[in-house]
Amino acid sequence: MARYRERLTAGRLTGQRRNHHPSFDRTQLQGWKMMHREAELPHEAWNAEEKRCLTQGLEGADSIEDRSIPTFSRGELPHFAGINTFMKAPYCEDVHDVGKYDVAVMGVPFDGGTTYRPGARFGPQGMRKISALYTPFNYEIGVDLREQMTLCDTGDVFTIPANIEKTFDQVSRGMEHVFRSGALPVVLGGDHSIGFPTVRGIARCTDRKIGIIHFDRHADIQEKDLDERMHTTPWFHATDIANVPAKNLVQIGIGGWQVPRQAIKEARRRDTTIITMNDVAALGLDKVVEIALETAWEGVDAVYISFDIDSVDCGFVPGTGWPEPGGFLPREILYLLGRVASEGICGMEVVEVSPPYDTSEITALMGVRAIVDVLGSVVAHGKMGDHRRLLRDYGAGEI
Ligand SMILES: [Mn+2]
Repeated sequence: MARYRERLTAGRLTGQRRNHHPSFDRTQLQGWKMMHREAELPHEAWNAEEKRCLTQGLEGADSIEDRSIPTFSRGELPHFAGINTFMKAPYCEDVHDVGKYDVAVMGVPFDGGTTYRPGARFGPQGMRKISALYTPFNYEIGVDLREQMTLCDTGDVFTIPANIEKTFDQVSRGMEHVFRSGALPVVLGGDHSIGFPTVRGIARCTDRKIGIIHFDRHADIQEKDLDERMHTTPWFHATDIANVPAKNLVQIGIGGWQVPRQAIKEARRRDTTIITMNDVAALGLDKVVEIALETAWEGVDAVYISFDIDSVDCGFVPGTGWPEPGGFLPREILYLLGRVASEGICGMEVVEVSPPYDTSEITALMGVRAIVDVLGSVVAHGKMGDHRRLLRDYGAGEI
């Protein structure tokens, strides 16, 4: 230890330099590039937010030195305070106004489709709560969502706990309303049974075709489970919709001991593309992205992302309905989600977050992170608003 310290001191005194990376150019680091990209981002929306908070929340007490701090917390700060809409976005209480926003987050608190652990009815609340932790800025990708898009929270769809089919009708109607308004729907589930009515709602707004990229450990494509359309069945019914072809359904992360044989029979019959976890390991993430985008987008006009939180290894997401080991690492799934969203999306859902089984809100946090990473990618690639092309040349009348 003494000698080590001596060497260090000697080096410092003589100006000795380490030279392990002679060709290293720090300007090639994302860290350097994005540090400089930040300077190019606007501040207008933040300035307007600060002004609004002061006007609505009263100027702060005389002893407060930072005069942008109001008496009553309004908007983003502090992160532990306030009314928990998703990322403290404006609550769009009158849903007729939803079209004023680029993106609308809507909750679907329903777990009547679960066949093991319930609790996903608390998913929207759980994700909203922990979403308060985030700022709208992501340094790594150089995006400030507050400056580059508008976001609202519509609150939750009125689900019917004891009736799956009535709930499906409510979800499709809500989804159709949001999509037809021009806002991009982002759904906080809810168990995975809602994957059918969410897609059906969008499909009703257009005669153009829609592909689906589905992250899951489970195939979720059998016709019925326990005699009903449960959370194991959304893709059977979604791909029965005329403009949602099964050949454009890509299912990533499937595997393990919880995929029933009837689901695989159905996937085979419909010729969907399943990429197992072993395929992912063999192909590498970039190749998976390429295959997913090529397959989902072939001959369609838009792609929907369905993210089942249980596609992530259950060690990272204990709060879910059907935990299965061997899934994605968090940074793998975040990479995949960001990349598959880079060509734009017509909607997204995060399902199977079950806060009663969660620990330290880590599962809900993962769900939130998936959403902001997808939105960040859509914005970074200039694709925000592309989903509205599904509405073009199509009747945008009352539902
Ligand atoms: Mn699943």
